[in-house]
Amino acid sequence: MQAQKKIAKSVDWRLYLVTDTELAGGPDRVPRIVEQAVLGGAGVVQVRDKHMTELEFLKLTQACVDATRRVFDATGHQAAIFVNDRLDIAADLGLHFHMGQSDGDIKEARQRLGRDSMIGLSISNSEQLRLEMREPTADVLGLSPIWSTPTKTDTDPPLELQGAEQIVRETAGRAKTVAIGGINAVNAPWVIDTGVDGICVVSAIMSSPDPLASAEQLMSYWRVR
Ligand code: TZP
Ligand code: MG
Repeated sequence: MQAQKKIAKSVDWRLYLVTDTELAGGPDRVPRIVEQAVLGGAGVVQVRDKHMTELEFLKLTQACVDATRRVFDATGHQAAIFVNDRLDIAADLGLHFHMGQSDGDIKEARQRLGRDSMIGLSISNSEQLRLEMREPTADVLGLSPIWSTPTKTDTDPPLELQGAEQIVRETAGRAKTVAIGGINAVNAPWVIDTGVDGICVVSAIMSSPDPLASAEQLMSYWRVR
């Protein structure tokens, strides 16, 4: 079972930021980058950190929620927030949850979260998609990776553009699709042309000297379409 359909429909998936504490230059810098990215048009933020303790991660997530709330208060632009890997924190804060293929049972995650929180699932090939589509539970699929990237090196083989197109076709609208891995201001238009609902970036925004401008540039590729 997926979350209530109206939730995924209400989200602007076109630009999805995944945070990286190291690339940001430390935890204190993450919320400001999140704020700038959302001001620049990002509609989704995933808080991701593989090294922090639960308490540190909880504080980081709260600070990111506060950052997106500031943007909402100032502009009315709302961003959906996903928590990477840490189901307890997503459940406790009432946030959305993103999991990889080896992060446990998606049906258990759904039981825990109910239908008010979305679940994102990483998909690296057609076989993983086929298994998920037997009883669709994820609301959004992270097509991963599109290309190999220094930001995450323990990935499956890259889908590249053709593979992404194929997964989008096979998903046939049963879940939202977002692409991740090696996407930047040069290649983003090609990824958008595969038919995905959104592009996810880490370094293109987290390492940018001007995260707001980088987000605006990535968003601009959708507007001309
Ligand atoms: N999952 C698959 S690739 C990736 C993640 C988290 C990292 C993408 O980083 P970048 O810097 O956008 O290539
Ligand atoms: Mg994971």
